[in-house]
Amino acid sequence: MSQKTLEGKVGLVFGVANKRSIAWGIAKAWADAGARLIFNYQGERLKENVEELAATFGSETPVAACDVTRDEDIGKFFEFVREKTGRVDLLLHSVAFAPKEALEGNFLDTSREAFRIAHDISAYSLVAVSRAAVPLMNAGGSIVTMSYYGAAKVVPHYNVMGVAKAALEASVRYLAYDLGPKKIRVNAISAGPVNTLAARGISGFSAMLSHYEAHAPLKRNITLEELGATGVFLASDGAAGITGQILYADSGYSVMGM
Ligand code: NAD
Ligand code: 0WE
Repeated sequence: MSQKTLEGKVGLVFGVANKRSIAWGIAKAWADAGARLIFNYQGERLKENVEELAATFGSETPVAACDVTRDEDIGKFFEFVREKTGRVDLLLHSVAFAPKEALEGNFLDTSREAFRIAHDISAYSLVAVSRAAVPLMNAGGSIVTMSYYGAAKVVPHYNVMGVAKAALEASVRYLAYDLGPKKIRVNAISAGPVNTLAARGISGFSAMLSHYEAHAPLKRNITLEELGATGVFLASDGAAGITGQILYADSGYSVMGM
């Protein structure tokens, strides 16, 4: 009898807003591979959405509130997880936010407050939720976060999010070093553009999708299913020797010089 890749694993999923969320694509793939999941939702506005989606894996699928800017929420969320399963093997962090005005004009005009918010939600939160998860990851584990090419190169208007993603990617490396002795691996998937809620708020986003189709080696955009498969790989023993890495799932776009 063949055993599914993630059979017996417990995964925490941060960042589902709706069915187009990258977190949802990876959650579905983790569940297909046999993992049991627990979901957060950011606030009351998203509660019903996430509850409905989670229930597609069975009405008992645990869901709890966690705004990652609030230490108290993080504490309560992990208390809930401890009661439900007492263990964690996988953690998906698929959370980012910068105030809209910071993604519009010049990076030069980024306010202190927009910089703070972008870094708190998009980078520091990985450190905070990882620290809370570690005491439950006693059999080792895999932490996966989501990044974007704007961390490494200038993408016009990505602005402070690019700087926050650079901090996120460096955090992946430092966390990988801290947690390696506990057999906990930490990696990022750097995804090409995907038409999600977070993307829809951005002017010129469909032009960006067309640009990738025209210029990426694979001449198309990445799908949620492909991101799911990449998430399963990083969570699985197939990636047992991989930590601290930024794995590009972007139709090859990032290898182009022109
Ligand atoms: P999304 O809007 O579906 O997901 C973003 C999530 O962040 C939402 O679920 C939202 O509730 C959550 N969030 C924001 N602030 C929060 C807070 N204070 N506390 C808790 N949760 C909070 O959009 P997405 O595109 O799926 O984004 C997921 C991740 O993927 C982000 O890190 C994003 O930067 C990254 N990413 C997106 C793309 C893309 O083109 N869509 C490309 C590469 C990387
Ligand atoms: O990480 C992202 C987007 C994250 C994001 C999106 C929003 C829109 C709504 C963070 N904060 C907000 N704040 C809001 O008010 N991506 C990788 C998608 C993205 O966003 C861009 C991109 C790409 C690609 C913004 C400008 C240029 C390119």
